Amino acid sequence: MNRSSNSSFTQAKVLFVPVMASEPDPRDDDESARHAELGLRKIIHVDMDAFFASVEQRDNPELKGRPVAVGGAGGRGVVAAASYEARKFGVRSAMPSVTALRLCPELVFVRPRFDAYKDVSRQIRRVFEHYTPVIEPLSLDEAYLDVTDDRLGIGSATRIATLIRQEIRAKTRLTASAGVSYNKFLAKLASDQNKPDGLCVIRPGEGAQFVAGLPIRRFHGVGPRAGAKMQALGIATGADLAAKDIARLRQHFGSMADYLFRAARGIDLRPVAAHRVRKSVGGERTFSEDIGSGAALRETLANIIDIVWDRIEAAQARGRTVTLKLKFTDFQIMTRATSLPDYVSGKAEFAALAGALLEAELPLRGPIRLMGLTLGNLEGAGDEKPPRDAAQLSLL
Ligand code: TTP
Ligand code: MG
Ligand code: MG
Repeated sequence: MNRSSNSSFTQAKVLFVPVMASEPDPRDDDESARHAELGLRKIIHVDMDAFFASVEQRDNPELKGRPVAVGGAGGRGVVAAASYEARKFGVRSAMPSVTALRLCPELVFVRPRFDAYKDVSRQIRRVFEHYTPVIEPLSLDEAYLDVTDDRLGIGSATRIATLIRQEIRAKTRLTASAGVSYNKFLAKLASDQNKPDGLCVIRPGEGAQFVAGLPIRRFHGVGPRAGAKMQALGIATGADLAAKDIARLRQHFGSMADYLFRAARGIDLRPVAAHRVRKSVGGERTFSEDIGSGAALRETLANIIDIVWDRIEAAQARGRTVTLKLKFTDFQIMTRATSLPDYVSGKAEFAALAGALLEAELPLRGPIRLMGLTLGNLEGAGDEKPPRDAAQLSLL
């Protein structure tokens, strides 16, 4: 992620300075009182620094201080994680390995060890549980925590974030960054602000200004597609987004519009969902050789149907939408979906729907390197509504 946006903050009136771990912040006491008064939540977002790469550097001293990429070095390889030494050369997650090597010829490639990452993930989860039961993991290396009513009665979210970072370091010998704020959107932005090994606090009243100067690609949920649309609409920063009226946003961004409208003002109504409802079940396969012929595509689909249906049964999921995803050799992704008024009745129907989606696209415009299939619109998903938060709603 690009953090050159820091410079725009230094020009703003409010400075978002790193908070030193050892330094008690005199504003902490006020913080609690003011939060309670406004009915605001206290949210922490914790994210490990250069996660996979840091675990590899920890476990292999030869890698310490060196530019490391976790991923496959081969022709098709992609960088999953880059150590901060590698990032100085411009190496980033999701970059093709050949590009990474061109930028940094000394780059050391390491194969991922998912078991080691899962172990650390469990360790940090236990640290979080020490402070609050309201934990929403986003991936192996990050989670939102609602510490409005923390278990130990500490009261200050900033203090809790500091303790969590210390405890993670002691237990895992790895560093984590944390963001503290009054909603998820701001807390996630904050955890990214002073990486690595950083802490950033965005206090009530500071959110809108923090967001105004942000490049839009740092907004959580704005992917490459929404990003391109924003660019076409002349939206480059949070301030540009805030200048658009809700009707126009709905016209271009559909169901995401309300989230964006609020986010541009530093408002986010989503609760920390400790038991997040699963939205889809699926799987995908990348091939060692590109596939183009109809026969090979059908065979591959049959294979994926088997794998995905097993997962659907294991999860006891019932859903109404089947989505087929194809990634072409030029990395263009195409998705095709079909929805039923009722739940897909069984494997035969699931296979028939998936097959029809593929047949409708044959012959493909070129060979593909990946095929994926998901069952979405699951039972139970979408029933979840954020609780009304009077203080935050009144800001709209
Ligand atoms: P991130 O938290 O996005 O990145 P990071 O921990 O490597 O670095 P940062 O200090 O900026 O947080 O992702 C966590 C891990 O997830 C990362 O170490 C590797 C994996 N990952 C991928 O496999 N592919 C990806 O495209 C990304 C972004 C991450
Ligand atoms: Mg991380
Ligand atoms: Mg992460």
